[in-house]
Amino acid sequence: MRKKLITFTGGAALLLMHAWSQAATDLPPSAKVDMGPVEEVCSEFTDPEWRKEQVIDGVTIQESKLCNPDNPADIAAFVKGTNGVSMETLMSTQLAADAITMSDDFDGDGDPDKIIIKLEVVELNGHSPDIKEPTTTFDIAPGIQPTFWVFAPKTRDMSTKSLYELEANPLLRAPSPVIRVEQDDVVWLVLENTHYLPHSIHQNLCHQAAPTRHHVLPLPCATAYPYPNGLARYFRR
Ligand SMILES: [Ca+2]
Ligand SMILES: [Ca+2]
Repeated sequence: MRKKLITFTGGAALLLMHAWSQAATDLPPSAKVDMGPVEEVCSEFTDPEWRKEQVIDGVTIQESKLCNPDNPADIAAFVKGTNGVSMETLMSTQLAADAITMSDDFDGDGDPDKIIIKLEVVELNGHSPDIKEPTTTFDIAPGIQPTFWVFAPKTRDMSTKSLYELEANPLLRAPSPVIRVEQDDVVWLVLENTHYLPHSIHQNLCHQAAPTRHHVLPLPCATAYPYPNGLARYFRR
């Protein structure tokens, strides 16, 4: 009798499992759902024209499908110098007119070989005494905003993307892009301390302070050449 009972309960359990397995595969009928308008993947703050292949002042710039590619006008200015591009191109950047100056074709190949790059210091994720939130933000990871300083090309205009976006403009970032030059080019790096506090630049474990605002600091631990006005000095490499 007990054996029969076990057989009966086992059979009932199997029947139930069959019903459950039927229910699991018995999907509801498809329904049409209104998905709404398709959202743009990229922010509208970046001009979509920046992503296209183009030629600016003789510089061919490849297509980029990134949401925030480099400004093609910046690329042209970095290749030809801010003194080698048209005023229209320069005005499409946020670079100062003397940010990258190229001159002197020493080897006679048609390209300038003397390059003067002017840098300044910029605070990111810093706080003003009047405003609690950072004024020029830069995420080192999503939502992570420690305060730090960067060397940036000498710029003009706002440090943020716009009046309404406090994110740093793309020229202010870390790590910085690599400086690429040709062999035998003469490169001068000039730090212009446009800030009201002293700042320094380090190279090869050396240190030297830029004492006041508008002093121009040569990269240390190398021969410094006094500039005629006595305020500006350069480092030649
Ligand atoms: Ca040359
Ligand atoms: Ca060269």
